[in-house]
Amino acid sequence: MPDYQPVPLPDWQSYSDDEMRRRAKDYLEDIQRRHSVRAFSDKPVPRDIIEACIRAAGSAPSGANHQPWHFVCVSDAETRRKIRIAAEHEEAEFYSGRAGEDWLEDLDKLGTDQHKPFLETAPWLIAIFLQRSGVDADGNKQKNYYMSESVGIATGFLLNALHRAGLATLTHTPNPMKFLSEILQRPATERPYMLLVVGHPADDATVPGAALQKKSLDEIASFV
Ligand code: IYR
Repeated sequence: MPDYQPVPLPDWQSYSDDEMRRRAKDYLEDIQRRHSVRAFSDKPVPRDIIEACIRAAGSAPSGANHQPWHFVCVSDAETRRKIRIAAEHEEAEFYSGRAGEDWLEDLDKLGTDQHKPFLETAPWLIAIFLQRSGVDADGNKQKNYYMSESVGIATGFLLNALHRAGLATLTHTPNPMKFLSEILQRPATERPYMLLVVGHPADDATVPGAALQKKSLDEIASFV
């Protein structure tokens, strides 16, 4: 393995069982306060906070460490307006039939509809793109691996970083999302993966009550 150049774990921190217990519980309590928010304030969020969160996302593991993602952070009002118009166009189709009855019935409890004013109200939209292929250091086309797993993990890191920073988020997936590639001028090698809405919640923001219930530990895990 001529390319393998190992170094000792550079920055590992160890904790006692009690410290780990406390850290695990603190994290659990904090992340349980994350909720998808659909009503945002227009209060600005400084760009450097978004940058730190994107760097956290960029630290995610990925297939062969190819990091097959690109994050377009949009604060420009005109671009957010274009995205809103295009997204609402797709959502109108979705809610007026494309979704099908079962899907719409499943969404009843969320209180969503085709109107997405938050795409213009929130100070930041983060469009996440999955790179089907990349470019290596010599400019040659590079194969990527486990792209959706990798971008999913990075997106999870990003949501977590934003929440920890004190920001509200919405994972938004208008379908199809091709308009994002066009508006944001991304290459055909990239597939729009998800649109995150980021900012402070509106003072009168609400969340669905009973529909927020998460499955219990017994339901989601088994120990062998
Ligand atoms: N993209 C639509 C519909 C929607 C779909 C699912 I699955 C959700 O969990 C929530 C909404 C919208 O954003 O309204």
